[in-house]
Amino acid sequence: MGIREELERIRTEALKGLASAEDEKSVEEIRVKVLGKKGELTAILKQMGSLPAEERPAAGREANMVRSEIEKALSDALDSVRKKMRDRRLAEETVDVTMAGRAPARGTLHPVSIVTEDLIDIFRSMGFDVVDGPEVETERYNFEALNVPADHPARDMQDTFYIGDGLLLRTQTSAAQIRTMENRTPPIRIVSPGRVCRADELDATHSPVFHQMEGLVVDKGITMCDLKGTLERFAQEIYGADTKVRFRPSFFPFTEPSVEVDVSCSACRGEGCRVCKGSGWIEILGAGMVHPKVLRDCGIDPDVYSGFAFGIGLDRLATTRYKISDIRLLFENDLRFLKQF
Ligand code: 2NM
Repeated sequence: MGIREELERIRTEALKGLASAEDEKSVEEIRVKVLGKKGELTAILKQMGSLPAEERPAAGREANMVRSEIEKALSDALDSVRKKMRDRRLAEETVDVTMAGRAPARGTLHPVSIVTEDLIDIFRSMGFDVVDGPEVETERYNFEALNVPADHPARDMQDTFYIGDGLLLRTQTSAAQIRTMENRTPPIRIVSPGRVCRADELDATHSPVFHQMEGLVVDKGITMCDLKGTLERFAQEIYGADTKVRFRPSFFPFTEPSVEVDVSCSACRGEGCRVCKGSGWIEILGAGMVHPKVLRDCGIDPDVYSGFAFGIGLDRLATTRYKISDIRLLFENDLRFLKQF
C-alpha cells in the first residue's frame, strides 16, 4: 500500500472512531494509536526520509494535512464527549424544587402545659406578670420566708426532698414570689407556674413531682374581696360564666386568714353528681391574705400594704379537664397517650 492510501486509511479510521467516541478514554486511545510515539501516523512521518526526493514534498504536505485534520478532530471530539458527560451528570443531579417535602413529625403540648398556658393567659388578661424560679431552693426561701416554722411537719424528711447544704427540691413555687417581693416595690401582681416536689408515694392521685401555679397580689388596700373577685373571674374563664366560688376557712402558715376555695360543679351545675361526690362543689385551690410577717420579712410594711395569694394544682386541673383517670399517665411520657391532646 502506498503512503497516500495508508494516510487515507489512517484518516478515515481515526475520524470514524472519533465520531463514535463516547468518553475521554476512547478519544485518548485513538490519539495514542495515531499520534503516539509508536502511532500509525508517527511511523509514516518517520518513513518520509526513505522516500525518493521528488515524492517527499507532496507526501510530507499530505501527511501534515492529515495530522492537523486529526488533531482538530481529536480536540473537537474531546470537547464533545466532555460536554456530553457534563450534561449527563447535570441531568442525574437535577433537584426537583417543586417536589413536596417530607412533613416533619409534629409534637404536641403536654396536657399540663396546655392548662398552664391557659391559666397564664387568664391571669395575664388581669394584669399579672409571670415569674420563674429555681427548682432547687434554699430552706430560707422555701420555708423560713413563708413563716413555716422549723418544727412544722412540712419540713419533715418524710415530706421534703432535702439534698444537703440547706438545699431542697422546692415544695411550692412561692419562693419565686418571695424573691419578687424582696426586689420590687408594690404594686405586685404575679403568677409563678412550675414543677414542685414532695416525698409522696406514687399512686393514681399522688405524684412526688407535680405542678403548681401560685399567685400573689400586693398593693395598698388589697382585701379578701379582691381575692374573691380575682378567683371568681378565673373560675368563670375556666369552667363557664355561671360558675360560683365559695370560701371555706382553712390554715396555711403564710396566709391569715386562709381559705380553701371551691367552685360549683360544672358537670351538674351544683345539683350534686358523681364528679363532685354529691356536694355540688369541687375544691380547686388554697388561698388567703398574705401573713403580715411574710410581707415584713420581704421588706414590705404590712401597715401600708396588704396582699392575697393562692396556689392551684395544675395536674388535677389537667386530669379533670381531660378525664384522665390516673395522674401517673402525665409522667410516663408515653407518646401514644400524649399525642391525644
Ligand atoms: C397556697 C395557698 C395560700 C401562697 C403564699 C405565697 C406568698 F409567697 F406570697 F407568701 N405564695 N403563695 C399561697 C397561699 C399558696 O397554695 C395552696
